[in-house]
Amino acid sequence: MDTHDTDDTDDIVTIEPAVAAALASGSPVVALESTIISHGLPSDSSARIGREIEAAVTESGAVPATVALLDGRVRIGLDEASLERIATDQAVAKASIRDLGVVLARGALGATTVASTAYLAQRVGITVFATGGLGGVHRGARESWDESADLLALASTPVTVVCAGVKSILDVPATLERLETLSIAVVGYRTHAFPGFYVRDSAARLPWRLDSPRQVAAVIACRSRLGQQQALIVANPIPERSEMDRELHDHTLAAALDALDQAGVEGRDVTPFLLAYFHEHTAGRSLTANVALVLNNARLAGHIAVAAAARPASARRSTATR
Ligand code: PSU
Ligand code: MN
Repeated sequence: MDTHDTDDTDDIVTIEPAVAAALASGSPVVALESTIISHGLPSDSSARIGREIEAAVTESGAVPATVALLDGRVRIGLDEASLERIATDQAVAKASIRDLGVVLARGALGATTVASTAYLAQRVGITVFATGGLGGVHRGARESWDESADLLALASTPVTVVCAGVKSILDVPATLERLETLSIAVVGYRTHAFPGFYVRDSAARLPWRLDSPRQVAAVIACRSRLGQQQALIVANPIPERSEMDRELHDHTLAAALDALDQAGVEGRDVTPFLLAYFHEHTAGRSLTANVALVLNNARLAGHIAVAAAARPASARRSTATR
């Protein structure tokens, strides 16, 4: 079944003209999630940061497509006013895959997570996606069963996701085990250390390391020729100069997990709660780090999309059969 739909007049999906044009001509496009803008960053700066993330993609030669739900439609690529609404409206819903139908039917504002962004992006033929951190297995998941829908979504969505690993608010080793079980490929970008979001090294090791956008594009091409349906995660560590101080990080993490317990927060509110706690209790240092790593991921995703689009069909074939 062909699930790609690049028709910008589609009933429920509106593709911004620049994105539609790029898709039609095979030019590089990078999808961006919007939950990071609505729920992951303070609302006084998130619209500006959202535009900076888009600019980082543009600077690397690709077309950015921020995904969100507005007025009953899926929007692939947002104009200024729409991005502003997602960033500042207090009523915007965090919409994972299962929430899409309800949010659309109500005509409500919805911000897409990694899971729903990946799902919607591949539906319109976008294969590269940038975010900050993936959702994963939460600490205490043995009792709470709290595992992000991001993991299962990526198990059946053939996109390449550039992220800075997963946050230390999660159970990192358990998340890596689940990624392995689900056959989701994970490669380190210029590192064998799985990045820990605010810090470059989570202490977990990765079996594979790739060192250039071209190498990533070659892997994408082989996977595509095999028809593999799982995601490829490119784990890109935060730039060294932007890393959070390890002591501040560890101390804030312990306090945030305590506060979570005290507040009795559950379900989809857990991740936004922990992110906000970090931002409020580190004098802005976690925010600086968060912005730096997202921009870094957007740039790399742009370069990967450019390298993937530049591969001639013959090169794809020879790599796959070598
Ligand atoms: N991790 C971050 N920042 C974020 C998120 C995760 O560092 O903004 C968001 C992403 O949209 C991700 C979602 O897909 O949270 C995961 O939420 P949950 O754990 O409820 O599945
Ligand atoms: Mn959850």
